[in-house]
Amino acid sequence: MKMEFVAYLFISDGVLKNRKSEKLYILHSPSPISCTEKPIIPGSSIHLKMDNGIKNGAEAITVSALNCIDLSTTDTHQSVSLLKQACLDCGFFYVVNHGITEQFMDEVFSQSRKMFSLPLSEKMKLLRNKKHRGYTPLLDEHLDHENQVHGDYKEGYYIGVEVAEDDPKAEKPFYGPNVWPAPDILPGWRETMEEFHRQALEVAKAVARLIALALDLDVHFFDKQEMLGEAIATLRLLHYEGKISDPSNGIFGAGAHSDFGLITLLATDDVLGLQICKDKDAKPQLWEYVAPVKGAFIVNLGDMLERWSNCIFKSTLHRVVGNGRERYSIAYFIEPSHDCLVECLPSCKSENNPPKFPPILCQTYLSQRYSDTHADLTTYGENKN
Ligand SMILES: O=C(O)CCC(=O)C(=O)O
Ligand SMILES: [Fe+2]
Repeated sequence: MKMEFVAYLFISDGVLKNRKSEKLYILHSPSPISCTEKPIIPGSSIHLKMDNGIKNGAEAITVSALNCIDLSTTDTHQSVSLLKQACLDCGFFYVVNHGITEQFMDEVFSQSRKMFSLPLSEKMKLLRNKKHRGYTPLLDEHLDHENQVHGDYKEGYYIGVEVAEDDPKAEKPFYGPNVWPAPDILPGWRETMEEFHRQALEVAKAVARLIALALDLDVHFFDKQEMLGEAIATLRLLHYEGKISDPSNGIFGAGAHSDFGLITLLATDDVLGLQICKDKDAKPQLWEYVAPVKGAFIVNLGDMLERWSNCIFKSTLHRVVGNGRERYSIAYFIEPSHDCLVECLPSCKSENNPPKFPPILCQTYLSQRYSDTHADLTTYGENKN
């Protein structure tokens, strides 16, 4: 029997009307729900559709109601207030009307699919190097050592800031040339990814300005040279092969983690999978889905911002639970410059609330986090550099 389940989450003026999470009762199925093509715009709705039949009875899933920031609005006050509320509450929000066209986003997804469809032998020629550029095979990343029995059931591709080999900046651990597939194998691929990298950096800077205002800082605080003026900005294409996750047995598309840097912009296809846990200390932990929204970025705060803000703003635990459907997503991680000292912001400490973390150099922190979560390159039997 074919069955359709439709649920609406109403938003008005950029805020989901019901600030509490919505509980959706859906019927258990290996491919539960997908999102409509409709973009999220203030006053419209997110439309979740179930396209499988009754199999094993009903199961409840919770979809998180997240604030939605419209980057095209001139009402900065409203945007800052929505963003601040989201940063205090769960560290996740949507960003719409950000200036990257849906058509171009589709092109990036299409090029990503083409790359992941190459034979594994071709992809292994593009294997990640020491600068964290290139292809990461299935299970390469292992985000949650406590709860995962294997690494993540996803493959990925890292693209960073392009710096020529002979440029002195290439001495820095996260700067250097990218690994590019040959143009005869994937025509136009490099150009598409470079253009997306450039455009996404502008979106990230616009979001960082709102964050600065929400933290009572100068609007251009994060624009400074040592911050996003020379950002470590990494685009990561991701592909989940369609394996069904099994949380109780430690199998995940992506294990529970919080991101390392300032913020992450995430674009996903219409397959549900991303979950967030607003209170990591709760027992049992409650995991809520984040609905995919076409054309929007899901934005989350990273651990460096949590350190900077002395835990006033949260970096929230999230993971990906596969439901049997193949899934593609595109993450864009923003960190400040290599030499930026991440230390408690003046507006986030007081006599009664001293800094909770010692200052740390961005590159030191980031190098540690990458080595904690990725397979050693010697695993692949060659000495990549
Ligand atoms: O694929 C997703 O939806 C999330 C990916 C993610 O959290 C990450 O790469 O850090
Ligand atoms: Fe993440």
